[in-house]
This record gives sequence, structure tokens and C-alpha cells, in this order.
Amino acid sequence: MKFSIGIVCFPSFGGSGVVASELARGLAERGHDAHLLSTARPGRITGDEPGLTFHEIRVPDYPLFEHAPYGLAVASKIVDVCRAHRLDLLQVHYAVPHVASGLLAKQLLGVQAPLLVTSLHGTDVTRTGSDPSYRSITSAAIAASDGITVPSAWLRDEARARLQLPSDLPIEVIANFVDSERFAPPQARDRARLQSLFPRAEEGPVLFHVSNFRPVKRTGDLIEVLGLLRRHLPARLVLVGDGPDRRLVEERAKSLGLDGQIHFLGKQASFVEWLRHADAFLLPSECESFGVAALEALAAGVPVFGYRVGGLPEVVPAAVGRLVEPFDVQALATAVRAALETPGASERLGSAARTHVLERYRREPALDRYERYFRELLLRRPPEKR
Ligand code: GMT
Repeated sequence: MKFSIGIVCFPSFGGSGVVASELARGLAERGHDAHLLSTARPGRITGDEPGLTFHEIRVPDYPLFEHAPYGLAVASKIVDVCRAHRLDLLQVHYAVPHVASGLLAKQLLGVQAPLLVTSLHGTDVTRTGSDPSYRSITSAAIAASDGITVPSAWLRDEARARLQLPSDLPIEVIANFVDSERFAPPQARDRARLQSLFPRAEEGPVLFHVSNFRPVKRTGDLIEVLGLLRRHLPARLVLVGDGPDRRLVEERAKSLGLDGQIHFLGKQASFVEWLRHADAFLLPSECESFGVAALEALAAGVPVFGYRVGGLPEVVPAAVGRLVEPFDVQALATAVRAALETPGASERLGSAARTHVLERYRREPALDRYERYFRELLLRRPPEKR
């Protein structure tokens, strides 16, 4: 059964945008009619692809508005796209404010309305969605959705508790996935690729980090870990992404005299050519419902190190990296050092990481799960709506 689906997401450098756009692309490749709705093309969707149509959500400003009403622009675009393309399903990624926009659009569309599927991601449950300013409408709109997905069992339980969702409300756990052909280890790991980013530094292990540099990522800890490690090893750190804490990270590095040992690549549509030559990936987040960035590193055969928080233990078992007590920077540095100094340890973890990803997080089985889930929802519709 082929279906037409609208997928709403934030385009920003972040896991939910990556998952939404990869899903849209994958469903289009399988012959479904996919429509991606966002304020800009998400980084990994660079042009039109067969079966995949991008619809730009415009959020016009007006001097009267202190804050442009983004949620209304989203709802309005959904209505327009549904009227023009008769969508069967609408999947909104990140609940705030997308689920409320989706529900409003659904009510306006009446009998033409698609099924509404809400895909929760993380802070839409733990921060924004459970903030008193947004909670009533977010909880009610999630509960009124026709389907709900989460990437980890941990986030399912958090959503039930924090948003006080009915205990019998079905929530489907579908783990995030990775394109394991694109994120793959190199034929041979070649540190020189990364060494060229530090022309004046002596050769040594390279740590890698990718994020949007929001406070939840605790990016300052990266610098502390680097400082602790450098008492023993000539380690360096490569950073991908940008965001509010970047300046703090740069200042802290400078104050510790580590600025020559870190290299900021900034926002990159593709960074795997560097990532796959790294020795370790650091993700010292305060919380991660899943950790797509960790998954991409594991797929590239790079072991992951971070704190035992949220859904990360579901993605990073001990065989593929180390998660330590939150927020013990010393323990984190010790774990990384042990992997780098024990002969063969980093390679063993990296090779187990690749196998772990191929067994559990490949793109095609994840697309199968989504397809199956969407079809089940569609088949449950009353006959007059099919
Ligand atoms: O929830 C967020 O903070 C944003 C979101 C994003 O768009 O990057 O991140 C969440 O969703 C990702 C995709 O499912 C997960 O990999 C991240 O772990 C999760 N972030 C948090 O839980 C902090």
C-alpha cells in the first residue's frame, strides 16, 4: 500500500531534523509520496529528489509582533499542502509547537484531514513540552494524535510521566537509524587527515564532537576532558557544529591554554570524512533521549564516551564505548585514556561499534518499521476514510 505523507520538522543542525529528512527521503525512494515541510531545507536535503517535495514554511514578521507566530505559519502550510496533495498521514517531528499546529490543521481540514503522528525527540518532552507555558496544549495534542513514536524506551517512560499521558495510550518505540553506507569506517584509519587541522601540533589521538552547542550538551566538559587527558597524552579535539555555547568553549580553551589543540569546523553538511579517522567520540550531554551523533560515530567505527544519562545506555553498551557517572569529568577522561592507552582497545571498541550498528540501527530495517507502523494506522481508519 503506497501512501502520501507530510513530514514537519525543524531544519536546524540537530537529530530530529536529520531523522525527519532521512525518513522523507527513504519513504520517497520506496515509492511513497513524501512532502517535507520546514522553514528551510534540512542540511542533508540539498535538492529535489524523485518523490520528495520540499515546502518552505514562511514566517513573516510584522512590527506588532514581539514574536512571529511560527506555530500558525506551520498550521497554515499544513492545510495548504493537504488541500493540494491529499495527504494520508502527517508526521510532526518535535512536539513543540508542531503537534498543536498539526491538530489545528486537522480540525480545519475536517473529512480531508490526514492521520496525525507525533514523533517525540527529547527536550520536547523533558524541557519545552513539560514547561508550564506549553504543557497543557502539548500534552492534550499528543494525546489526541493518531500515533506517537519515540526513539527510546527511556523517552517513552519520560513522556508518560512528565506529560501525564494516559497510561494506556500506545507509544511506539522506533529507534533512530543511520545511513551505514555513508557513515562507515575508512579502509584504513589515517590520522594524517586530522593532523592537517593542527599543522603545528605533535601527532597524537584525536577526539571528535558534533552538536548544536546548546547548554544541554555540556560542551564545556569537552575542554575539561581534553585538559585532563593532555597531562598524559598529546590529544587534540575536533568540533563540528555551532550554537549558543561555542563562545564559552572557545574562551575556556583559551584560558586553559588549549586553543591550539582544538579545531572548530563549524556547521558542516557532511563531516564523516573527518569523523571516521578519529580515535574517540565525546558526547558529555546532560541528557540525550537517544544520541544520533553517537550513532553516526559508532557507525563510522569510532567508540563513544559520555555520561550514563537518558536513552544513551540503550545506544552505547559497554562493548562499544564507555558511559560514566554523570557528570564526573575525571571519570570520563580516565575512561577515554584507558581506551587510548591500552593497546588495541580503541580498535576493538570501534569494530564492535560498527557491528552493533549493522545489527540494530541500519536504515532499511528502520524504514520497514515505520512503513509497517504507518500502514497499521492507515488500516485502522474507518472504511469511509480509507
Ligand atoms: O530534543 C532536542 O533537544 C532536539 C533534538 C534535535 O532536534 O536534535 O534532539 C533530540 O532528538 C534526537 C533525535 O531523536 C536525539 O538523538 C537526541 O538525543 C535528542 N536530544 C536530547 O534528548 C537532548
